[in-house]
Amino acid sequence: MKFSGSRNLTLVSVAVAAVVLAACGKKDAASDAQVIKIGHVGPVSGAIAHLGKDNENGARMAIEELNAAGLKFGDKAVKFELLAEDDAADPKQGTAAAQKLVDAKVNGVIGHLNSGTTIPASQLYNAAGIPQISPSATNPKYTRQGYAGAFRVVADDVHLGGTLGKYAVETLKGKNIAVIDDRTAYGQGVAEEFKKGATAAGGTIVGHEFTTDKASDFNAILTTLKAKKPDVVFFGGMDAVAGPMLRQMKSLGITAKFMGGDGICTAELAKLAGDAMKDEAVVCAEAGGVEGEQKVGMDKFRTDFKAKYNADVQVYAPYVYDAVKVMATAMVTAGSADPAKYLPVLKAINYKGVTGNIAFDEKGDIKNGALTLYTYKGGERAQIAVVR
Ligand code: ABU
Repeated sequence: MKFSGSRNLTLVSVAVAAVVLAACGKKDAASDAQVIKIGHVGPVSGAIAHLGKDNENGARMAIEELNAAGLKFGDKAVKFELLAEDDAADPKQGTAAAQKLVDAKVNGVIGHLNSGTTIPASQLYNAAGIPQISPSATNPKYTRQGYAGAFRVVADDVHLGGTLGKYAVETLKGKNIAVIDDRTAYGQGVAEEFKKGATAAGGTIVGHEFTTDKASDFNAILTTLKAKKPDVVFFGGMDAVAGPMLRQMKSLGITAKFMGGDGICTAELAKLAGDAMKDEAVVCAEAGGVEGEQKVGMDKFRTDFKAKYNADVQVYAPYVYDAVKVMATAMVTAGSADPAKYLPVLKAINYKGVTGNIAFDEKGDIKNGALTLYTYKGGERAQIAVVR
């Protein structure tokens, strides 16, 4: 198609202006504010969609508050925009979602939820120079790849699995311990760390069986483990699998205590397990936690979240909320959403959030990360203790 005369020139001018604008950062048409794009990825479809939605709502809540605060870079107004993607907890969909965010030139990413999606996606963000904060992926490999822009606001599986292994032996008095994992990056990793912790504390691993994150029939592996008379069964995986597993343990007459990491430590687990979950029969750990006066902020967050979304926090929403706020604080302090400018500030950040103090070590992991041990009573999560 050809244009002639001044119309052609006008079109060229508009096109040039659009390119210049894209290079400087998008402007919000209504307010003339600079738009900062924050990507978020989690599984909002599939078996753990309830957890993906929990995370995404944590991000939305933070973005709304940031925009309501009328933040500025110097005297220039900024507006935060959430680009939310679904990875269905699938590594391939995770990298496709990551590529979409890279192509959209996001200024930073919060996510993904799962270690199995976070680790491959981090390669794309690193190559594109986009900082990433995971609010929930606990496999240690994520922050051990040497990526300058990879951060995590929760404890990792070494801490989580090791602490639970020790607890199984020293507090639950487990002697014969059975392990099951779902073969995901998270499930496999946390189960191996649990075994190390339990063995070091004097427990015996009597069996280790495997399933998947999509399985629903565990009769064969549970029957194999039942013959080994375990007093504790540890599951490395997520609540969507743990719930039906608890039901089948009950059907088979397995009375061992059931343990797992943060992937099972959700509000939803009690519903998924139904009447198979007896009081104090399950012990799990969230990969973070607050004590003392910091509990006030966390409690307020949970109340506000429930009022806004008519849903209880599952587990990670406050960590996502804090991760968005931490990234935004680094940008505002740097006066720029350009990663080259705000990354040094993010690395050195000391932020007081609803999940506690957030500062990062040289790998990008949270410094002095906490764990919260929980059990379930009357179908509700009940805190046992915060440990470091
Ligand atoms: N940390 C538990 C669930 C997410 C993950 O690491 O895969």
